[in-house]
Amino acid sequence: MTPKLYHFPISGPSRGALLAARAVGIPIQIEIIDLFKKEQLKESFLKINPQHCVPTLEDDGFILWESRAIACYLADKFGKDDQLYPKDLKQRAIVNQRLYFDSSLLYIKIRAICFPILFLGETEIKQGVKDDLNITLGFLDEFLKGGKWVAGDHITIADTSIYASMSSILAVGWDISKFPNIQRWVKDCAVLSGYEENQEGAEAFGAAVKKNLKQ
Ligand SMILES: N[C@@H](CCC(=O)N[C@@H](CS)C(=O)NCC(=O)O)C(=O)O
Repeated sequence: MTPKLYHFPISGPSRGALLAARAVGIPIQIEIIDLFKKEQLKESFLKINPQHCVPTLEDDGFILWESRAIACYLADKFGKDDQLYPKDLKQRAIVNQRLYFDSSLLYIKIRAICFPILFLGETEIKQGVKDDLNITLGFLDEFLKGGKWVAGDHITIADTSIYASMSSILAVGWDISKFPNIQRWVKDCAVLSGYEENQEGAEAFGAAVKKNLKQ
């Protein structure tokens, strides 16, 4: 049976899981859970994921959420080789390090900026959270000094995950001119499978944030 992804295109993590599925190249059925309509709180979805978040994967009765766990699972189960999620202990450890960097730092800093603007009535980005994200972007720029992709010389699920996060903040208009390696990598990411589909969701996210920002 085709795996199903419960998805909302505006959500960065959800797009991260979808980009991983596209990179793996498997057919995937998409069911939209509209967070703006609170569809994640419907009884039918709560039965699938009591934590009521997207993305959520359903594969032959197996349910999994957390975008990066989904990316690992899809790459391990369906990857045509081990490029996207290497089996080599050290290469895999580097990919994992980048994935944890995204989930515990990069995405969190982006969320700290955008969530209050989207949902808590804030209309400007405070200098503190701005600086905080730029410090984190400095680390990403450093990673990218060492290789073409975030975990070395080929695309891995660390790229798909981090690009999903980055495309959200870029759509808000974030200035990355101080980060030449990120700038170069962002351009290179145009080759990712599912790039356009991701851009569409990221643009919708950016527009929703910018609508609430004081001009
Ligand atoms: N760490 C999780 C974050 C998932 C998450 O927070 N999803 C949000 C959208 S960005 C969501 O579904 N929120 C609705 C809710 O929690 O009720 C991941 O990477 O999958």
